[in-house]
Amino acid sequence: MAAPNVKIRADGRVDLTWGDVAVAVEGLGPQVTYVSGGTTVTWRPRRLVRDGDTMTAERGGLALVLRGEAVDDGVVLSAVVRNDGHEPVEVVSLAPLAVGPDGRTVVGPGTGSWSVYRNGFQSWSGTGSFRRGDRDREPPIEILSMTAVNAAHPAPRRRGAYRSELVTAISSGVEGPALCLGFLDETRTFGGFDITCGRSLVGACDLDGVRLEPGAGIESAPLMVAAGRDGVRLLEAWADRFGEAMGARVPQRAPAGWCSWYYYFTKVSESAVVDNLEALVQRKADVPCDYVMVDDGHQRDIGDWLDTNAKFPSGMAALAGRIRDAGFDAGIWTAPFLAGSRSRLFREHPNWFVRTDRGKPRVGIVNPAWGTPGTCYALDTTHPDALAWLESTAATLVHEWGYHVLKLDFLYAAALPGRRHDLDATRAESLRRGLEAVRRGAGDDAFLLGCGCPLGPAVGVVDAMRIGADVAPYWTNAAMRSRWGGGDRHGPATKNGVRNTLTRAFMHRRLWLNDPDCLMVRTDRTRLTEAEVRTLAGVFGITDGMLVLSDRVDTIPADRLRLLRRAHDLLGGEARVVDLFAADLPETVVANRGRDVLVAVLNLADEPRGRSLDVGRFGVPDGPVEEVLCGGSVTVAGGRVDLGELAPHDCRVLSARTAR
Ligand code: 9PG
Repeated sequence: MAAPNVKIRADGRVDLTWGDVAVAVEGLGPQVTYVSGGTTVTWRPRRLVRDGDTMTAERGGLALVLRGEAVDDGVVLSAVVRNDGHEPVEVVSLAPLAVGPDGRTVVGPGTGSWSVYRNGFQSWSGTGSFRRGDRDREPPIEILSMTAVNAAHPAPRRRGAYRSELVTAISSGVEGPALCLGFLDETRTFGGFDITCGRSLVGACDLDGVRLEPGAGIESAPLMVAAGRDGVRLLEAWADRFGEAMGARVPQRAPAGWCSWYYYFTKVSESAVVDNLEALVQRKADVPCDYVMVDDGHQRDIGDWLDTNAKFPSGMAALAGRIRDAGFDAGIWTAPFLAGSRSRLFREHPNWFVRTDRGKPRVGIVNPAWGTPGTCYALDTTHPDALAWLESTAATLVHEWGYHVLKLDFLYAAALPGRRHDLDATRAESLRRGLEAVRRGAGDDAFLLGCGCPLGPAVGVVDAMRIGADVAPYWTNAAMRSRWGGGDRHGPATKNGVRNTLTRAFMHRRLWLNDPDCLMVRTDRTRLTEAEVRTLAGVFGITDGMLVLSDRVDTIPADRLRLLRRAHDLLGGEARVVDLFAADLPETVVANRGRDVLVAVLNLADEPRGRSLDVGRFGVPDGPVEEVLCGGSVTVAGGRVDLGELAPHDCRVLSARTAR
C-alpha cells in the first residue's frame, strides 16, 4: 500500500495514480442525483473550479464541492451539495467519486483480468468476487428479493456490471494489484458502488430524497480510496478504519452456543429446550456452550414479543431462570422491526409503521412459517413512541426476563423504502435509530447479535453479526439454484452460508464478531454428507467465528462430537482467504495463531477433485504435518502438499508450527 500521486487537472477533475502498482483512477469528480420540480436529474460536472483543497462546480442554484485528504495509503474523498437557489430540492444520492466514460479506471493490464468484490447489502446477501463474464443476479421478484438486496439498487444483471454495498475491491486476477473503495461512515447513509467495466465507476451515498432547503448543505460520508498489491489486505485495512470510525464493539471472547432453530424450527417448545439443556449439562465436556438460545417459536405473534404461546407453559422468564441455573446464559430471538398483520402491536399502533407512497403499511416479509397469512409490516423506527416501545421491550427481555443474548433478526425491515414519521430520516439512519433504541433498553452488557441486517449502520451497536445466508440441513436445493432463488447465491442453503463465511471473513474482529450461522453435526434430520459437515466445522473453526450448535444434543454420535471439538480447537486464529478473487467460491484459507499456521483446503465443486498446493509460502515447513479434521498427517515436500482426491464439498485443515 502506498500513497497515490494526486493530480488536479485544468478542468478541476482529479487523477489518482499509484506509481508502484498499475492502478489509477483518472478524471474523477463528484456527482449528485436530485429531484427538482418533479424531475430527477443526475449532475456530474465536467468542470470544477479549484480553491486550495476543494473543487467546486455551480449550476442552476446548486453548488457541488469535492474535498480530498491524503491518508497514508490513499485518499479520503467527500462531497458537499449546497442549495444556493430559492427552491428546495430533494437529494437522492451524493457521490464523492464518479468516473464516467470520459475518465478511466486502471487496475492491472485491462478489465479482462478484473475480479470485482461484490459485497451484498445485508447479512443474508450473497457476497463474493465476479469476473468479467459473470452476471450479478438476484431473485427477480420483490417479495423474494427484499430479504436479500438493497431495494434502491437492484443488481445490474448485465455481464461486466456489478453493484457492491459499503465497500468494494477490484483486483487484477488473484495476485493483484488491486483498488479498494469503501465508505468510512454509515450512521447517516448507505453507501455503495456501481461498477461497469471499462465505462464507469461511481461511489455514492443514498440520501433517499431528503429535502435540501435554500441555504442548506449536505455532506456525503467520507470515501476511502486505496490501492496496493493485495486486494484482501486492502479490504482488511478498510475494515480496520471503518470499524474504528464507527466505534466497533468487539468482545474479547466469542461465545459458543446452542440454538433451537435448525433442528426444531418453529416447532420448538419449552420441553425441547429443557431436554437439550439437560443433555448440554451431561455432555459439557464434549459440547462447549456459553448460551442457550430459543430461536423463534416462543412468541404469540411477530411483534408481540412479551406474549408467549402455549408451547412455553412456564413462561419465558422462568425458562431463562432454568437456563441460567444450568450454568448457561439465556438467549432469545426477536424480529424487533416487524409485526404480523394480526399482531396486537400492529392493531393497537397502526401509525408506528412505515407506509408506502399509497399510504398502505409497508410489507416487510410474507413468511407462512409464522402462520397464515404471514404478512408482516415494517416498524417505523423514526417514530418516538415506537422507539420507546423498542427500548422498553429490550429492557424487559434482558433485565426482567433474564436473557443476556438477544438475536435481533429481520433488521432490514427498518431500512425498507417508504414514508416515515421523520421525513428527514434516511433509511440507514432509521435502522441505526432502531438499533440504538434496542441497545439502550438492553444495556451495555447485553450481547446483541444482528441478523438479516444491512451491515454498515449496525457497526458499533451490535457485538456480533450474521454474515451469511441461513445454513440448512442440505447443501443447496433446486429452489436456491433456480432463477427465482437468485442464481444459487442468496437464500437459505449451507453452500450460501459457507460462501459468505469465506468472503466476509475479513470483517471479523474489525466490525464485530462474525456469526457464520449454526453448526450442524448430527446424522438425523439432515441431508448433509459427512464431507459437508466437515466443511462446516473446518470453515467455521478456521475463520474463528461464533460456534453455535443447532442439533438435538442427546443423539449426536461420538464421531460427530469429535468433529465439533475439532472445530473448537481451530478457533483463535487470524484468517485470510487467500483466493478471494479467484472464484465465486474461494477454497483456501490461511490462519495465523501465534507461531502456528492453519491452512484449510476445500473442494467446493460438485464433483470429486484432487487438491495439491504450495503451502510453503504460508510458512508450513517440509515434513509431516497434522491434518486436523480427519486426524492423521500428510507430508509436505518442497513446500507442496498433495491431499489427493477430495469428495464434493469436502475440506481438510493442516496445522503446523511455522518455520519462521
Ligand atoms: C427464525 C430464523 C432463524 C435464522 C434467521 C432467519 O425469507 N424468509 O421467510 C426467511 C425465513 C427465515 C429466515 C430467513 C428468511 O431465517 O436467519 O437464523 O433465526 O430467521 O425464523
